[in-house]
Amino acid sequence: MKLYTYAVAPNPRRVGLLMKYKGIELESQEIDLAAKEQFSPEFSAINPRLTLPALVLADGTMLTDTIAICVYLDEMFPDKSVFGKTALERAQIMGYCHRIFFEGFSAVAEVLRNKGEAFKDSPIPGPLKMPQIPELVERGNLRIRAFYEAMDVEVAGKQFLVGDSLSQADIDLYVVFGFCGWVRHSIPKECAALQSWFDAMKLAMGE
Ligand SMILES: N[C@@H](CCC(=O)N[C@@H](CS)C(=O)NCC(=O)O)C(=O)O
Repeated sequence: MKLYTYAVAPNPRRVGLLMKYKGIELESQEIDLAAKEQFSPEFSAINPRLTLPALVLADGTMLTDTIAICVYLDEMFPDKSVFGKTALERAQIMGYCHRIFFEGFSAVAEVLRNKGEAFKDSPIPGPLKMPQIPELVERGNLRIRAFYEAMDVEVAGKQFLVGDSLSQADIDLYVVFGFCGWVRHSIPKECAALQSWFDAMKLAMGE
């Protein structure tokens, strides 16, 4: 099994923190997104979607979606499962992961990728070339603010988003808040529950 990653980027970080929490070590290779190495002929031949993370299994099967990689690794290394103990917990964790990706990660990406030179002609990760839409920056900022408020309600009175142990939902939420910092957002001071949850997660993640 081999993992292609770029440790500082948010989706690879979702996998990286899962591996750290569970003590998983894999052969891995960094593809430098800042240097646009994902567009190299070598990496395009490995993952034509040109995104990270990507996990290649021993038989050559390729997984190129973070959630799929996390589910797979969690099952292959079952100690300290991060996908719940019951059918209901699993469903709730998957629901949160989906929601955090859609409402959180995509809102930040909307802000980050629709302005400036770094993502010119490339507002969506992958091979598709298209123009940036500057109006999406303002909408993205509103979405981020709404996301903080919604998640403040979700974590209120809880140590973990689901059940009594840390799950992939907690990891994803923790990573997305770091990603928010890339576009100069931080947890609003009114979101006290979220701030306490975040501080505890930071300790749990050893950061
Ligand atoms: N479908 C992928 C998307 C992953 C993704 O967007 N990864 C970003 C890094 S966080 C990427 O590869 N970006 C490449 C680019 O910006 O060209 C997943 O869910 O894992």
